[in-house]
Amino acid sequence: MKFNPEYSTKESLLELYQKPLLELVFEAATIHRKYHNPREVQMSSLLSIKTGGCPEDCGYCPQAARYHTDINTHKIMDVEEVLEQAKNAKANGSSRLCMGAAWREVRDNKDFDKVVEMVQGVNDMDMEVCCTLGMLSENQAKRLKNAGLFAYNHNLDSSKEFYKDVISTREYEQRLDTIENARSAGISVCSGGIIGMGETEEDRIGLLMSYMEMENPPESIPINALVAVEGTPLEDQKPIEQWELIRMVATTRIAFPESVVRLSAGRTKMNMEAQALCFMAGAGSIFAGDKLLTTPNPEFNEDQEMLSILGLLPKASFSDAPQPETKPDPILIERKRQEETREKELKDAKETKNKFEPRNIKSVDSL
Ligand code: SAM
Ligand code: DTB
Ligand code: SF4
Repeated sequence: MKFNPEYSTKESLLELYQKPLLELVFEAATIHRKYHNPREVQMSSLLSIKTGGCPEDCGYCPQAARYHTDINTHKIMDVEEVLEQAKNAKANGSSRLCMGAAWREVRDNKDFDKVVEMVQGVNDMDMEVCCTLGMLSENQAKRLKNAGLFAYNHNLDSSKEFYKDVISTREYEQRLDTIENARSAGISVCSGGIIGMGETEEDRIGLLMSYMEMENPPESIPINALVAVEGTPLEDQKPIEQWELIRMVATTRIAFPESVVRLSAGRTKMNMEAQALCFMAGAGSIFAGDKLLTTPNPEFNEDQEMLSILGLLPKASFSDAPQPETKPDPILIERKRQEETREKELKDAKETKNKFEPRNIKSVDSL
């Protein structure tokens, strides 16, 4: 059951969202137990492979170049460094790595070639690889799929109506197109939203309705609470009540029984009891490690203790779908071939030059 036919209208979903809290959690927990192993939680690691300098104006985002935020911007990371970090994440129990880049859209350049290499390398470590790189064309999606990409994250963030109050540099439709491009390339879709941006409860339901209207709703739905970052237009947003996040997780769980609901940004503001209710209500994943992309996340040890107290176990990779195959990438192969040819030409030129260059000026003079 990809979506729950009992709650396929805006009215029924809103009524569900507004149910007495414990009734809602109980209903969600019941569905969760039917479709998932309630003892398991997937630990995912986030890695910002390119930070800041983004041309977009997303009102929540510290990485938009136009806002004066205190983040450490950097250009795209080296492939080796990313693979090293992936290895550490795996050693610490993460079965999924999500690589994020502060791009409006993917461009067909050397930076994208690097991402393709990163995807190949991480997939070869038997971790689920997810990327969130902004807008993606059909061909770029195919290339990522070919490299072994498991999932593509592209959030709709809120309802279509509220979206334009937060972002003016792109349209909701463009987000839907990218999701469709990932989907038709055979990549698993990860798409969710942020609550606490000043939206109404109807907007939260509107986000879920956007997924209801899809032929195939996302396999993975991250629910973020806004991290209000100084310097962004949403810096003064009042933090949401923990109950609201629990309601959103539970409603999403019930609406999309098969999807993995991810308790994402905003956990530093939650106590363990509230997080426990989210797990009860069907959250099946958290981000591990003390940093999200640019903002803080609970400490690794703190999370380990929480999981141990709650009796939750880390979920293995590829429990829900088979591992994609890493196939050779013709563009990378051609680039490597060209680089090798260039290197050889340089070496040959050097040798030829050395061979014919007069070594001893004196002896030349004396001729
Ligand atoms: N540039 C790409 C894009 O927008 O799709 C990928 C990176 S972007 C940072 C990924 C997601 O992070 C956004 O869609 C948004 O849902 C989430 N995000 C960004 N800033 C956030 C914040 N301050 N609080 C909560 N979530 C945030
Ligand atoms: C998602 O929905 N949340 C993650 C992941 N997908 C890429 C990102 C959260 C970012 C929070 C703000 C930051 O750390 O910059
Ligand atoms: Fe750029 Fe993504 Fe941040 Fe928007 S959310 S400003 S697209 S990095």
